[in-house]
Amino acid sequence: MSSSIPIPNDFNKMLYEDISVYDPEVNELIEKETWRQFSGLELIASENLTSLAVMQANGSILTNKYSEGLPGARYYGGNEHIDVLENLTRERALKAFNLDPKVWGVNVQPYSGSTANFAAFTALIQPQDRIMGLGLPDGGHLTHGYYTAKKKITASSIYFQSFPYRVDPATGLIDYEQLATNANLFKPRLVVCGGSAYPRDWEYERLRKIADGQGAYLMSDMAHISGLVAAAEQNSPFEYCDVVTTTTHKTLRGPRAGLIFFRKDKDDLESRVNAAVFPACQGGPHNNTIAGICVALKQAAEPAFKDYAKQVRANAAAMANVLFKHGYRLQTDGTANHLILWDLRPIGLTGSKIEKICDAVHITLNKNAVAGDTSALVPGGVRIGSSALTSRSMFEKDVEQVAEFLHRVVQISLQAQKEAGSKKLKDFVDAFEGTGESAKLVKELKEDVKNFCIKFPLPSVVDSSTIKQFD
Ligand code: DSN
Repeated sequence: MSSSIPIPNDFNKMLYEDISVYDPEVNELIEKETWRQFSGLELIASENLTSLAVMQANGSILTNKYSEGLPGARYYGGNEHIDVLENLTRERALKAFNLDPKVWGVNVQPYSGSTANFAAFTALIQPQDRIMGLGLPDGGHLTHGYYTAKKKITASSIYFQSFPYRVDPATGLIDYEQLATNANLFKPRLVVCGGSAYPRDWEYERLRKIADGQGAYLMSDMAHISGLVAAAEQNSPFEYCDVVTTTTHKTLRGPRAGLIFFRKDKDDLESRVNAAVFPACQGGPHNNTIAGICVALKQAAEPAFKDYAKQVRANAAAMANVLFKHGYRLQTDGTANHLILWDLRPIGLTGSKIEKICDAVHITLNKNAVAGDTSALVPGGVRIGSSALTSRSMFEKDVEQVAEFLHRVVQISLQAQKEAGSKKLKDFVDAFEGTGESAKLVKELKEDVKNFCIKFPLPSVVDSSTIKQFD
């Protein structure tokens, strides 16, 4: 076409309007969030900062297309390009994890990690079958069977019988012996490995033996560490597991979605997993997201991504060393991956208090249970991750400064606790939001953190001078 078609001035005019013009309210929220990400330290271990190319794919016109089914066998027409895209994504997924396409297949349609896990359970076992996953307070994930004395919390405990395994409260390491003993009694059909707050690698061979002892399937949810697995910076679950699930937005640094890998040479898992995703658990795939995954997997197969993953681990270790130097206790005495579990109980603080002060000074992390916690409501630690900092091009010397900021957070928290005169969270917040010494220290630290952060580029924003400042 030689010239542009005029934009209609009728009920379809809105289809062409820029968000900044059409919806300044939402646009401002996006700008504010961009500033928050640019001017703050992102330490949430499950988050990362994805690339411009992933965002372009994710925000593309592919969002318009329905494609229920699989490449070559769709319930809708017009999928000639989507079929190529989904096949390319499947190829790249296998390549990124160095998998033989004769032995492994992958479904790239799950909307997220939680739906991937539920679809995997649906494929592997029957309703009310027994599963064993790492307990949530021990670093496991909600979707691995979590329930409390009062309530079945997630679908994984509502539709399946679940019994957790645990970490040893003294070491913080998974108690594989107790797991084997309990598996002998509970007789699970499925053993799930992988977690949300476990700073060490997994012993897949041992888990395979435990699963085999019961004739159970072994599934790994490698969501937190999949980028590290792709870069061979963690043990590979593929050697021993039947099914491997992951999210695509954590260490893998793609868009928010999930993947399910399955062994093709066992129990017809290929058709069981594919049918469990669609039509059992989901409808039409989100093709724009699949395009984002495809781009992220191309990136994950690059040598540069291996360097990134190595640096993620080195940065986590560097932060751990500074915290040790200040005399703090870390669960499992350190880290072998991208995350640190910081036990605050010896210094008389809680995860909630540190999280509150961090929020006030542009540092984002989350409170987390640590081994031996007796109350799930007052977690004794916080979880710290290095994936996003590393995506902001921080190296050891930079993250050592980040750990020094965290040390200042502790000092301010102790001061605020003293000023509060009670252990209550509300009094604590009132203290550092007031006019005393802790409030002054919060303001100083907030400024220091901001001035530190804005020296580092924010992934996807090519020209950081275009970022609008809000405070
Ligand atoms: N809830 C996420 C995490 O923070 O680990 C995982 O889904």
